[in-house]
Amino acid sequence: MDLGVDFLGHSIKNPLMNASGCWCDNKDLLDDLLQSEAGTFVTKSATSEYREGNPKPRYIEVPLGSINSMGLPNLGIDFYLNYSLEFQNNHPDDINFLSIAGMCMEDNLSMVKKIEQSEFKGITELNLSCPNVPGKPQIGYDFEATERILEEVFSLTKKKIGVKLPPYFDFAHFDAVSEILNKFPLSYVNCINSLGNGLYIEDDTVSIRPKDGFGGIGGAYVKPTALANVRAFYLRLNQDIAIIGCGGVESGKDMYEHILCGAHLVQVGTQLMKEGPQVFARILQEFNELVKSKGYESLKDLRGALKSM
Ligand code: RRO
Repeated sequence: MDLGVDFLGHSIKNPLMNASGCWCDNKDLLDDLLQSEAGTFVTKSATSEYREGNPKPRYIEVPLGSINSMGLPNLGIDFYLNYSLEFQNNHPDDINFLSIAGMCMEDNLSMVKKIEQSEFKGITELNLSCPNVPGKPQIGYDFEATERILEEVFSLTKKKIGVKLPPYFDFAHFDAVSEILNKFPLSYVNCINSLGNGLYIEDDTVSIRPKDGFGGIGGAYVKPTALANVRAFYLRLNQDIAIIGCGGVESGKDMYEHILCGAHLVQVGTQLMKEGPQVFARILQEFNELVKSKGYESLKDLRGALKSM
């Protein structure tokens, strides 16, 4: 099957990519993604300046996934914007995603302005859901703050903007958030970030150092929640807002299920960290075999085609 996707007018060779924060913090890791079979890539969420992040250990793999409290370690917006501009010059037919997660409104707006004034032709992902910066609640759980930041951002830019959302667990929240998002010329939503503030215990002890062990959960634990969020937003958002599915993607079957629920693109996080960038070739091969065996002829036929009982 041809796995090419038309994403907001850009052609992408296949729908699989990394999740922000995974294998994308620095030049070497980003270069690895370029060499891999991923269709595109997103950079680590950037702040205005370099950040060291939280004390280590701050990421561990556990049998059903991962727990992290990285605390936004990153090289600063200038690095990721310059990397993206260079990528764009070398690959004029391709696009990438540039993730930003300001420490406050001004921080976000100054990064949006910087991107607006640059030659960046890709898509900016506004991360509204980092669970790990001590003292900073996740914006996506504060609906007024979410609307306020989108108003400000869209008053500053005509470039393409998507948002990374936290997981929601209630139909009233799916409805309320969709109503806000539908007011804006948003390019896409990305469902989901890690499940915030879980706790993983081993030998009576927390397993990561920051925040008394509380951290974002990823991997197999989160797949049903991720699929539910993809589906809930697919059914509620305006047709011109695309969906990126993220959460629990370990196999071609997981990728298939995200697309079945409505995802245009699918991201790999925990499994990329476990397996390295060769994960993309494996998942794409498994996905190809599965869609063939199910008789689908195009990705368009599969997207959103989840059946009711
Ligand atoms: O850096 C992190 O701690 C982090 C971020 Br910005 C995010 O969006 N999600 C996550 O699980 N960790």
